Amino acid sequence: MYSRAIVRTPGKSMVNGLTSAGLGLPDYDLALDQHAEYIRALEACGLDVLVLPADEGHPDSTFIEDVALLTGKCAIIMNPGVASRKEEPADMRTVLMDYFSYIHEVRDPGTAEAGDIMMVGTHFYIGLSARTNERGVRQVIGYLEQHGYSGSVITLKNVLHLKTGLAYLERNNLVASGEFVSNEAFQQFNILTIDSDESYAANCIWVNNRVLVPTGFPKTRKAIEDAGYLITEINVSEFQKLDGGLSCLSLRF
Ligand code: CIR
Repeated sequence: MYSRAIVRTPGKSMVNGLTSAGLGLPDYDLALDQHAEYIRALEACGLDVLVLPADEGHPDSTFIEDVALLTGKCAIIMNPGVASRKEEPADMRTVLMDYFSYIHEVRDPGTAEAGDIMMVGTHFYIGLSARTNERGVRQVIGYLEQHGYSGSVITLKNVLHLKTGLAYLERNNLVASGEFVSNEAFQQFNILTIDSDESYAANCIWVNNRVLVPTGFPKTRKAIEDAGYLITEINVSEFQKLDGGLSCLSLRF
C-alpha cells in the first residue's frame, strides 16, 4: 500500500515539452485542471500528496516519475537521458531527505529515467531505452541489490519508456500492450492485453487496490474491472499530447 505521493505542478513552459504524439499543443489551463483532478484522485485513494511548485526552466518537469525511483528501503535519483531534462532532478535530494535515509544517484555516463522501471514486489524490471542506457541500468541494479532487491533488463523496441506499455496491478496482474504482450520475461503474469487502438491506456496505475485509468478507453477499463478492481477514470488529454501518462505524473511510495 502507498501512503504518499509527490507531484510537480506543470509550468506554462509545458507547451515546449518533448513529444512525438502529433496531437497538438497542450492547453495550459486545462492541464492545470486535469493535474488538480489527478491530485484529488490520489488523495481519494488515501495518499498524502506533496505538490512541488512548477519548474518553468524544464518543460517536461511535471513528469516527475522519471527523476527518481522510490522503494520501501531507498530512493534512487535518476539521470535523465535527454539534454532538456538533465537538470530536472537537481532539487530531488532535498525533497527526498525528509522521507528516505538512503538516497543513491545515477551518474554519467549512466543515464536512467524511472518511467523505465517497473516494481513487482522486490524485483524491478528496467527498460533499456533511448533514455536509459546499459551503464544506467547497471548502476540502478547495483543500488537495488544493496538493499536486498533484484533487477533485470528489458530491451525496448518501439515505446518511449517501459511503463508506456506496461503496468503492474499487484496480485500477479500485468497490463501489457504491443511489444510486451508476448515478451518471455512476462509470461508468468496474468496478462491483461491492451488492444493497439487503446495502447495509451496501458499506462495506468494501481493505487491501494484501485486502478486509475485515463478517460476514454472503454475496453481497457472493462478488462481491468473484470479482473476485480475498482476504477477511477481521469482525463489527462493535455499530458498525452506530451507522451506522458498517469504514472509519469507522480512518485508514489
Ligand atoms: C518526455 O519525452 O520525456 C516527456 N515529454 C514525457 C515523459 C513521460 N514519462 C513517462 O513515460 N514516465
